[in-house]
Amino acid sequence: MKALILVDIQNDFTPTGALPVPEGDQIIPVVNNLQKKFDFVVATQDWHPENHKSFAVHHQKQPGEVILLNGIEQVLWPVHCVQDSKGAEFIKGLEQSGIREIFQKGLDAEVDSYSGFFDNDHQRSTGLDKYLKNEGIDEVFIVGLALDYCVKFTAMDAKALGLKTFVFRDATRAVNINQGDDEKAVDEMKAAGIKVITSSEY
Ligand code: VGL
Ligand code: ZN
Repeated sequence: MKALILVDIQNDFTPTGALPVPEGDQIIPVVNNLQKKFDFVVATQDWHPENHKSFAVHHQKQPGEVILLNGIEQVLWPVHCVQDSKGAEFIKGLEQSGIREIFQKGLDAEVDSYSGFFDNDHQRSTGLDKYLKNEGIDEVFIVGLALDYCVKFTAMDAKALGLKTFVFRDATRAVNINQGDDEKAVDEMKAAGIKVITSSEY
């Protein structure tokens, strides 16, 4: 059975948001159209406490700098997707009536969570793996923001869990801190056996 996974389609990842993803809002019509073709849709939501250690401001550093956080490399970000804030809400215009379940991530202030499945040290699960297994899902199609972070890590974990994994490239956009991060992410995913496709092929 197939599932469509909507990754972090939240206000803070739009061009005017706190962690702007260029053209992040432009995926909305593509995602809404795809949702019509799936009867099983779930979503993830980046959901940080205010004191989250991925926020540059808590280290007197600039966004984009990299530190070691509890032994793991951590890119520092602007304050974003704070629990219950406007920025953490799904982008207005995203069709939400078909979403069966929302999996929140990044709740632990000490460790970031790019993947919708596990946090970055792979210690805590969001429950998405068991949920999909329980529902008999063996094929996942991933869309959302951002391609070079949460979409990529969600897809890599899905593949590692043994799910047949697809990413709709035109239903994602990248942060691209460094030029070419989008293509690098696509290459990494393909090398891992993930199929990167476009929505018109489906
Ligand atoms: C994301 C950076 C920090 C994402 C979330 O959703 O791709 N990126 N938090
Ligand atoms: Zn985040």
